[in-house]
Amino acid sequence: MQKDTQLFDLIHKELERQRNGIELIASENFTSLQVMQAMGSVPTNKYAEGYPGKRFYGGCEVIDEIETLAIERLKKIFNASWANVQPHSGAQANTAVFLACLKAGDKILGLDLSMGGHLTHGSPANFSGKNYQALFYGVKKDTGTIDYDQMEATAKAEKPKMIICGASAYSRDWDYQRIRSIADQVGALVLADIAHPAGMIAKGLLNDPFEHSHIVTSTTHKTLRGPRGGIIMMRHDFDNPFGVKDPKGNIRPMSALLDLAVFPGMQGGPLEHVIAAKAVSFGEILTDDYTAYAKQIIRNAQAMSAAFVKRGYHLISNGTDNHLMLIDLRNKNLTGKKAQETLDKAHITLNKNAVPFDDKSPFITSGIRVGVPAITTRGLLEADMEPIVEMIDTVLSDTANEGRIAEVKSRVHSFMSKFPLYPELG
Ligand code: DSN
Repeated sequence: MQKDTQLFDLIHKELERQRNGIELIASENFTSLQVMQAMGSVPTNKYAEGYPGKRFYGGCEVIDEIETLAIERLKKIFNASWANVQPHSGAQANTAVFLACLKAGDKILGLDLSMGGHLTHGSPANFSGKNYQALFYGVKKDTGTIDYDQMEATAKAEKPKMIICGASAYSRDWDYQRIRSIADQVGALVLADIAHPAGMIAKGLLNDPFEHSHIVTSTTHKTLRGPRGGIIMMRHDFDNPFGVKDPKGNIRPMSALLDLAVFPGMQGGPLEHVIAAKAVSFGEILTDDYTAYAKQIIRNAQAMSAAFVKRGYHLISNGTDNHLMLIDLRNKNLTGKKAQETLDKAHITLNKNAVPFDDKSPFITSGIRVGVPAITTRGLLEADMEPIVEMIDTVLSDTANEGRIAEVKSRVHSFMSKFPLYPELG
């Protein structure tokens, strides 16, 4: 077969883009080569609807071993008693939880998207806001931290069936114990979506949501540094609260309902090549190298946030506990859109982001979100954060100065050439 040079040339172009630039999108990372090798491998050819030992197709004996390895490694990382590794994404993982735990029209309570929440936590533009009655809590205006009093008051007034914690743009840790106590007062389930901070939670560097949440979901490609995908976990399985019984009349455990919600509830054939790559990344997370990586993420984020503050940038909540920071650019007379587009020209990649109480539309925004997981994977240390912030500041201080932007771009390229990415790929 003729090689598809048109496509592979584009992939090589993307490799060069990733190599040359400074990647600060908080939800992105660089997987290891072996994660990518597993992803581009023969399990992609196999249909395997069902679960290990209970498939609807023949020839699944090796696939069963692959998926079981992924499940067992994941359970070990988080000290979980049950895990499902089949969701194609974090959104699919959340969809499956909703399908298993809620009826259409039930009330859910999540962090407002405009305050740092996620689309799947009740946004009116998403299935979660269309099929369920979504209520929201936010952050406090003075501190930028979660308003647990508001969460409690809304929960008591509205009696939601589920409280969702987790965010896409929140730089502080969560008080899972308080959330569970609020949920218990109103009979709600707690879903912790740890897609962003999962890597630090895995290493005990942030609060542990597992003891206080009924169900935990995550993506696998952010701080966990695996292939793109989703996962669902529980540390403690429990009798489903809906009275669903098996054919013998026994109440089914929640894990059974969640498995059924993923397949056949919401997905068909699992992506076993991606599950193979998840298994590889979970194996990596269990190593000391990854522990050092997770600690370095936090050190880098703190060094970077201090460098921004030193240059007069307004960080929401004044800093970070995790891998990201949210910056309000209004005191710099800039929109998030302008900042993102101008930094792109200098090959510094990040995303515009609404800040709490933003007066601009989600397409413009007043802020940017900055994250360090990807540059930490490339080997950058605390001392490298100040030069990056200096380059960002140079670009943002004069967004019309094309000459200066071009000069920063060439500095970015020479800076990143000291941190080779996938040298094996030529
Ligand atoms: N798109 C992801 C992020 O950037 O945080 C959330 O799904």
